[in-house]
Amino acid sequence: PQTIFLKDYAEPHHWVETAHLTFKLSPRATLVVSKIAFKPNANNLGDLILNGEQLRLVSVQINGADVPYETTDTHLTIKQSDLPQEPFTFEATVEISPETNTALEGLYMSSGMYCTQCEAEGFRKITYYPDRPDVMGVFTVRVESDLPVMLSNGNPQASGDGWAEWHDPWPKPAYLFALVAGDLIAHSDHFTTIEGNHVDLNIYVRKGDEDKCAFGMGALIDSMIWDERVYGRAYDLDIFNIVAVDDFNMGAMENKGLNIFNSSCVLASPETSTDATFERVEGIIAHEYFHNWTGNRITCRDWFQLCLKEGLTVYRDQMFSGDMRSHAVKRIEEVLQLRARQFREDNGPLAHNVRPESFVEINNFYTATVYEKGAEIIGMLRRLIGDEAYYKGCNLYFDRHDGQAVTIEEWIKAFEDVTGRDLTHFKQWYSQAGTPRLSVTEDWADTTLTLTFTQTTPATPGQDVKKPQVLPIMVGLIAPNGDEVVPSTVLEMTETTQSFTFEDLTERPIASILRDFSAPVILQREMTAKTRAFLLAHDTDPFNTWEMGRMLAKDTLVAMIIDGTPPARDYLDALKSMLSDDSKDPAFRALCLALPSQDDIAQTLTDAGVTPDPMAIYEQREELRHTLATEFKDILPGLYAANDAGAFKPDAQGSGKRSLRMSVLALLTLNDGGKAAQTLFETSDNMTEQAGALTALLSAGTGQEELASFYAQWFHDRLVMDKWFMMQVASAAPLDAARIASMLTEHADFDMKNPNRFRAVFGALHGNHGGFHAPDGAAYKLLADWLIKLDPLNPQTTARMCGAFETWKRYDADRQGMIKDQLNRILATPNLSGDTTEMVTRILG
Ligand code: B3K
Ligand code: ZN
Repeated sequence: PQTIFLKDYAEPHHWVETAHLTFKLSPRATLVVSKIAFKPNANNLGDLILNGEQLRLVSVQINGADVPYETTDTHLTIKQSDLPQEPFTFEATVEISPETNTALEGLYMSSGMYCTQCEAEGFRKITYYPDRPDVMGVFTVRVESDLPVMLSNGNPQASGDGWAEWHDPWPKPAYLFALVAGDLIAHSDHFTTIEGNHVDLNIYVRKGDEDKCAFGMGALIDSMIWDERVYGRAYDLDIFNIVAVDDFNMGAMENKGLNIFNSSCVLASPETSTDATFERVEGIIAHEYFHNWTGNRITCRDWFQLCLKEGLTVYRDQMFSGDMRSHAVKRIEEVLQLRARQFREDNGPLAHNVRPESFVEINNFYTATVYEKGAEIIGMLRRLIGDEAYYKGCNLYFDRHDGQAVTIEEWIKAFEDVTGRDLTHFKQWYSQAGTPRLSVTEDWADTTLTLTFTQTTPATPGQDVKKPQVLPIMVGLIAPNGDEVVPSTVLEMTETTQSFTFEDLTERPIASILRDFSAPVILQREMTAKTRAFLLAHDTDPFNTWEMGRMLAKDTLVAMIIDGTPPARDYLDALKSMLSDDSKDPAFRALCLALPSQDDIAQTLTDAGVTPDPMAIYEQREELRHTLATEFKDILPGLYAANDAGAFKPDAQGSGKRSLRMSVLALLTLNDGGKAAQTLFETSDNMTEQAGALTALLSAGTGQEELASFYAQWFHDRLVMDKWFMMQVASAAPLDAARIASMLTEHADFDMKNPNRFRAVFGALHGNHGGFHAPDGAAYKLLADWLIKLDPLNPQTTARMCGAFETWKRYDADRQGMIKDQLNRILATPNLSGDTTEMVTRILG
């Protein structure tokens, strides 16, 4: 495999004008007939170079005549001297085998239906084509099969017995191509755009799933309205189709006019889906829909620019979800995710720029850094230039680049042009990896408070020297009586060390720093538990309120782990009064009650120079759970009763109450021997409570009967069964986790070819920190065994799951040695995929 560099970018030798494709579908011998109109690129004349992999070539012609050509495993080339100098038509017929395509990239089959996944470089497994995002063509597609539903991008053009034709008027890169054929049912609706165009909306599913589409459809319509209202962007075809597919490597894909979804990210019903699933469905539907403008109408020049569409689209879906639910709660959830996935990545061997400069396999760069840190950069930009300039800049970007494939430079330029600011320094966020550490000291003299900030970023692979970043630091000041004396203001830090003063204060205030998590940094601030408790009670910024509780919890756990210090009174009292405060949003209180994850504690210890002991982390965290259960004994039953949300509605209010109620139930179960949880399990009519009750029981070390009856009730439902697999591994005690995971792989319903099922077991094993790092190394070995088995079938999912090992250098020499052995064993596997080779090599460092 070859390393590709951003600096080597060159325009293609040929542009595509139109592409006509005919698919004669057959499970093992699908014929793809292509007729592509090419135009030589006057800026860069040369051979016609087409990508193509795993294709059986039947014929090639140029302008209807035979022509000499060369093929390799990856390309078809026709010499410039054999080509017309004017625009020409290239025709080819190839044969492919969707049924045996277990990599789930290109054209493949899932539960009897045909579907495609082309991003990033999957189109080359469908036919010979310049498979790069800067080549944008107008596609017309004819599908031939005996299946009742045949779909492709754009608008339906004509159809008859056994065939259907689709035409997409918008030029697009090949990665946005999609085709679906199957025996599917549509859940339909319609929408009239702000421009007055009628759009048919369909969610296509397998028979039996049609009653799980209504929520997704509502989310789609909400997204369409939101993008018109907030960004002034309307939809641009007569039809918008979504298809649910069971076997899918990731969440969903934004193909033009034909989004394809992992069924777990679009199907939802109260009986089978938790509130978390509803929220995820809403967010992903929005995300893929928003790509229509940020990604499809304006796309990426090359794959190094991936964050151009992904960071921006994540930012847009985050704002949408905040508008639909609660910005405060959403922001806390975003930061939890960012820290758990992106900070973890940024602090380990896989750290990379938001815009990487080289890659072997681009699929390995669909990362938390590109997506979530990419979104944080947009949020910082908006904070620095203000809302008005932000939307002005977006409009300029849309107007200027509609129909183009562009780079981060064009994106930033739009904001420079509307603000007149030089954003060169800010742009460094795209080219410097690593999470800045921001420390702060305070000085009080006369009536002036001075905050002095210092930023440093630790070295990351290939980047030893770091420069200061531009940091928007949102600060507010609170007087000792609890009044806010200086409301939120954004300090713009650009140097390594910088001071900011606040004058004319009558008494020394308490500073609330990094409100709303205004920059993706690790804030290092010496603070007493008393000050934290004060801000927990008085800060007007909900993020920082929560953050103070979280810091208290972390300090408590760290002290318990390091020298057995019992939980601090300040923490227990502050948390108790927060929980009992009915004026506070239940969803927010639930977030305050949730303890830091074991992985988070391990990272916190590492940052403090302590080698984390996973068993001690597990035990002390359990100990703290028991302490909370005892300390809050008198308020738990009342909270549990008061937060019964009644009839299930998947909205913010209901889900907030259920979320608090389930967190309370987990503690209550430690006090009442599981009585409340058993009752809820037996009587509840929704999955949030049923799964919440079962998890509470399993985490308390019981629940085997309920587990069996859950299986009996739901064995026929694939998505619920994923939860059944997942819950058992996730809530296993450390010394049981690997054994339970291994036992589940023997279960008749375990199917390694289905990524959702594979992740249900092995994602949960990795997520069970104590279990994954059990002292005997059994989980390391089990995961490695299965990654080795999965790699030949599905390299993409295998490579992604190698990330479980990315934190190996945190741990003691024994564990490091055991993990290293497993990584080396994976690497030594004959014919290991390029995807997995790249990941394991980078992790080993
Ligand atoms: N753009 C796709 C991700 C494709 C991943 C390819 N390995 C989904 C999304 O981000 O919307
Ligand atoms: Zn995306």
